[in-house]
Amino acid sequence: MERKTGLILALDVTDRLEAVEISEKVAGYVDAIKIGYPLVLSTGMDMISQLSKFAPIIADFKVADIPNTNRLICEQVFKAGADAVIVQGFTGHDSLEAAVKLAKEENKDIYVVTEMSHPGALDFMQQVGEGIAKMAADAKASGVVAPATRPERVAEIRKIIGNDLSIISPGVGAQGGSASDVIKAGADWVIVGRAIYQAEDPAMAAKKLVDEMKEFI
Ligand code: FNU
Repeated sequence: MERKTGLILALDVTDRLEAVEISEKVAGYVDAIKIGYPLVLSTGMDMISQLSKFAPIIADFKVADIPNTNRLICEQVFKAGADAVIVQGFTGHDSLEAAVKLAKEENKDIYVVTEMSHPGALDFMQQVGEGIAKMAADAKASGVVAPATRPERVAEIRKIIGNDLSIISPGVGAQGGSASDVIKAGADWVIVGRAIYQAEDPAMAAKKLVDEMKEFI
């Protein structure tokens, strides 16, 4: 994924027309569009190819299965036209390696969730976040997902993975994180959903975020 603006749209709407309209409006401000279960379950897998004309598509299916099933899932998602898939890291090295191997064969990207951005991530995930980050680096994934709600954790994860992997970071806006703070802490991209798609003017909201990050990118 090429970094021009540092912004990824999280398009968690459930209406096909709305999804297309918002994508059209913000396409000039985003480097990718992340879609997940809310949009795909409500509209269908063909939404991926429909939106891919606006920007590269990251499929946030948080894949978390045995190696063979991880591979089968990623195969279908890439076949549908996605450029990247988000997988969970807690399933361990073999599950991750199966996804990364397939992605490399198909010239696609895998992003690995380390520690999630919501408060409940402190219950279990944070304790293993650093180990997952190291495993993602060892497996040569394209990058990791790390929380914009905790920029200090993003800085910690950056130290572990070095500069070969990217950090994409959700939690800006509706979850309380700041785009410029997390970019300064070491993230390459922020992932923003509600603060853009629920705004009265989604293009203006996206532009504001891009302008805020510009000097740190
Ligand atoms: P917004 N997301 C997240 N935290 O929020 N994939 C994570 O740790 C993670 C994610 C997704 O709050 C979330 O599912 F791994 O409206 C949603 O699609 O800006 C988006 O990032 C954040 O949406």
